[in-house]
Amino acid sequence: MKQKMFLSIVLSFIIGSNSFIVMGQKITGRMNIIYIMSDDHAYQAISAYGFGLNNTPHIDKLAKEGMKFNRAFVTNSLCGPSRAVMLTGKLSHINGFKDNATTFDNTQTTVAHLLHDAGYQTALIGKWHLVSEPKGFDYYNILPGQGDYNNPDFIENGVRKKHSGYVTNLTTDFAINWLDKRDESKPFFLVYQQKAPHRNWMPEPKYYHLFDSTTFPVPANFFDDYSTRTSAAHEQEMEVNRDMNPAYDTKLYFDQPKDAKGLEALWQSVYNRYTPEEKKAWEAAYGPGNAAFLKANYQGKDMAIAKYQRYMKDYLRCVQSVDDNVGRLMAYLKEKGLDKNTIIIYTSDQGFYLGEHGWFDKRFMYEESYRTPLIVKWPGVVKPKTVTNQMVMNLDYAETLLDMVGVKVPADMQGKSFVPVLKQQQKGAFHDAVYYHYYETTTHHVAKHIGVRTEAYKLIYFYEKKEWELYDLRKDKSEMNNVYGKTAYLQIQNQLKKRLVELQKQYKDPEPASFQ
Ligand code: SGN
Ligand code: CA
Repeated sequence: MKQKMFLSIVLSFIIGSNSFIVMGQKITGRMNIIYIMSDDHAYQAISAYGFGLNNTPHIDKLAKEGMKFNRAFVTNSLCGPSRAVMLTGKLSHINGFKDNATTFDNTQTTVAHLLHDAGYQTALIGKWHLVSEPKGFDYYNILPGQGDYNNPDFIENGVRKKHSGYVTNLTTDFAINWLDKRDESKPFFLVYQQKAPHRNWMPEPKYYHLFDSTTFPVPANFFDDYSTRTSAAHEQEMEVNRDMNPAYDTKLYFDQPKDAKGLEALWQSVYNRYTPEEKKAWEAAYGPGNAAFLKANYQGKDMAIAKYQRYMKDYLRCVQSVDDNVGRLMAYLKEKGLDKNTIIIYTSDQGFYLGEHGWFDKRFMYEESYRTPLIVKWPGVVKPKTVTNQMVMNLDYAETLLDMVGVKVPADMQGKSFVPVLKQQQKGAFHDAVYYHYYETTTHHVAKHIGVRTEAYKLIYFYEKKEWELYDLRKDKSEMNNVYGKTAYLQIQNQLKKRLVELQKQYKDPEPASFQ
């Protein structure tokens, strides 16, 4: 039996992409693809990445069956922009979606159109966030805007309807329903995008008490004073202590007064999606903890840590439902015999701060929000349990998906297929340097910046402020020590500036017009 399995695995490597033998089963035709993207899922919150915060057995299983990327980066760390880059294979200044206030130009060709034209049945389920109607998909059932956690509305092929239940489970129900009804004569491309664990981290009732007795370790740089950094880090509005709202984020209060404004009003609108019975269950679960929290009358650093604990619990409870649902979807594939001819990608639209630098949210080019989880299971091709440190970008995803199933990559896409990395055939660095450009200065107040990362260094330019930062990633993994302008680094600083300008030209990025 073992020998037969070995032989069939070997055979599957030889035969090529249109006919496979995977675990003794002959598979003809193109592989199916499920692209799973959760919203704001930090790699620190996937147990396969080894941070010890939580357990995500189903996502970990994908890593055991495929390749785990330790250096996958986004080119613009924000939801809509990241999605637009992934779909088009083009950077924000070319696809036009620079910030979340944009509407995606849906006349553009996307990976969905290209796979559809190549004979794929295509569907998009869950978070979308690109405002315009999704195109290139035979079917869609999406959340309006950010969507709601509880009893959410979905828009199914243009028709909006309210559903009962928890968003992460519903998204999976809709994905499975679509898979059940699909045309089995065609391969499929399913884009399955969870809203969770996006702010404001509302858990599923079965997890209200998960982590009740856990105290999460506070990151070493939680009380970062940004002393070596330029003004951008001082001006951000994403600190766990200062910028989390006691009702909306920390969930210390239930119903709000009628004249509530801002985040209290937003909390009320979120909470009003709960039925009276659901509110009762919420209050029974959160009430005692809230009373203890308020009674403790935390001050200063103690308050910061207490808010951090609450944040981590709710965030990771939401992740638990995401992982369960990955498991549900994988169980469905297995039951239908689709597990061997379906490529699975697991990623997030960006990384996220889980208290590092004292923050939540994303946006900065610092590692926690710049780097995103990426796991690829490609039965018969990617060797199980492989790990890569090659740098890849979300700009490369569309090209890679097309290449994996033998569809021609359009010349105007700006990334490149990392199939050689997946096949472990890449000689030398896949990218010697990766490029970044962030634009949205409104929510959370992060200044525009452009940057380049190499294996060992990261150079960031806050161009409207004309302020630079440089990090030596080998010595300073947490990016606490900005060495820009330090004599020992002048040579590397100049090399990186040169590389940044080259990349800006290569990607035809008009901004900033100068580096002075
Ligand atoms: C909302 C959130 C922000 C978050 C953005 C973008 N505020 O505005 O905290 O950064 O979405 O997130 S909230 O008060 O509405 O929760 S993104 O992932 O969609 O880009
Ligand atoms: Ca996001």
